[in-house]
Amino acid sequence: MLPVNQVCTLNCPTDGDQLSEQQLEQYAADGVLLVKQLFDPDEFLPLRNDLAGRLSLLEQHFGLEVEENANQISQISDRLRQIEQRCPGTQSILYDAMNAAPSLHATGTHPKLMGILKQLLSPEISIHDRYIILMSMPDAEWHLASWHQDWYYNEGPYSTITLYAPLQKTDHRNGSLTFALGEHQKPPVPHDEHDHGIRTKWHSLPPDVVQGFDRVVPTALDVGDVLLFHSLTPHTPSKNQSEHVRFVLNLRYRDLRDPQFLQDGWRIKDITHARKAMQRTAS
Ligand SMILES: O=C(O)CCC(=O)C(=O)O
Repeated sequence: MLPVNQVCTLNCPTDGDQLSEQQLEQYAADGVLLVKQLFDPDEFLPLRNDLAGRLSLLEQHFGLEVEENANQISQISDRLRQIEQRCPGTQSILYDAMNAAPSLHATGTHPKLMGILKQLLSPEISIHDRYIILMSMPDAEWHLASWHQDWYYNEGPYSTITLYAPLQKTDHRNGSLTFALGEHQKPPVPHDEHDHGIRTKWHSLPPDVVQGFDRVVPTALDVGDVLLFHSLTPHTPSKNQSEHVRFVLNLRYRDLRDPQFLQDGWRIKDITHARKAMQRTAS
């Protein structure tokens, strides 16, 4: 594997939020941009408060002890693990409820972020309607996305950018992403059920395609760091082998100026195949 510094990096606090020609060219070549400290870690407080507040309501609803103001990520993780153990399925209720949390919508349109996205896409951007906080439970496999291209799951213009911003330090041990650089320049690869060493509901890239990647890069992120990547850039998380839930802000941005997207009336083609795979249960 290549070292993480092979990913095009913008140091937001020192370089500002303007991408240089060289960074734009590197993003075009690699399909991934790492923005160091785009967010001040304190800017995640509203997200943590929304998570903690919804958890309090669920604890109350299920007759558990209500933990008020326990909004540190480790506390939110402990609370989520406990409620999921006592009332299985609550993680998925919280996941869906976070889709409409005001803090996600505000963080996803942060001016610094929009400034960078406009440089990578165009001034006319639309945000995918799923506002996601990934909540990857320790040792979970069924919900783990093995090697894939986001385009298979979301369609739309190839240029669509995924944002990945962890709410805690994230590295290989708690499930950080690994990328295959430069592969986004090739056409999309068909996905299906494949064995990448875990039993998951996700359709993925064929193992022989993955073995053919020659620039594979792991990542390690601090709170406030953001990864932005192209919808055809193959990537995989590792299994979360820590004792904490891994929380990640996860959004997608589309370019309304993309000629094919405009031609399609800004509509998405059929992704029933992917939706069906995602609806499968573990049994
Ligand atoms: O971190 C994860 O568990 C999956 C994230 C991912 O694959 C994505 O953002 O497309």
